[in-house]
Amino acid sequence: MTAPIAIIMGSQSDWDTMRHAAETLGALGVSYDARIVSAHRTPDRLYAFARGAKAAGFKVVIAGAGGAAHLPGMTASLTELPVFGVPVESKALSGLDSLYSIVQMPAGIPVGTLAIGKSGAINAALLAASVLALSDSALADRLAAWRQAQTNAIAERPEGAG
Ligand code: RP5
Repeated sequence: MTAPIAIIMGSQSDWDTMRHAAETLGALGVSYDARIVSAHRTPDRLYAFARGAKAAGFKVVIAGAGGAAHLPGMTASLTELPVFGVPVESKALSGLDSLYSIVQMPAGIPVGTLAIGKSGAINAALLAASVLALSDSALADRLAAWRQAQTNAIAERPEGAG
């Protein structure tokens, strides 16, 4: 059975960020398929993946890229599946370039854009899981438990305060 979530990224170097999406999905018991798909270095691979993603059984695509980050937008243009974009922190511009490239989609082709870097990768996974949870009550329970555990882990007072 195909994993419901595809995590695609423009480069091996994006994995350091995107692994946080993978780990979050793993913690929620959601299977994923992680692949390197570069919009400019492997355009044929992008086309084949995005055109075939829905028929392959994917439900949501998480796409991470940095710099001139056209992977999420190009993917969204080629599939009707929901696409969540994660701006990867770039060396030259700290990910602002990635963020602007992903977030400023002209009206008509949406990309749900998350925060730059690790936070965005984790939240992309949570958002993708919540989409799946709409039709999977066991996952909805796991997601609620995950959030409760997060709440429980927050101390009432900061350590070191008098
Ligand atoms: C983008 O260029 C990738 O998404 C990556 O964030 C960035 C740099 O790629 P590498 O030069 O590290 O392969 O396509």
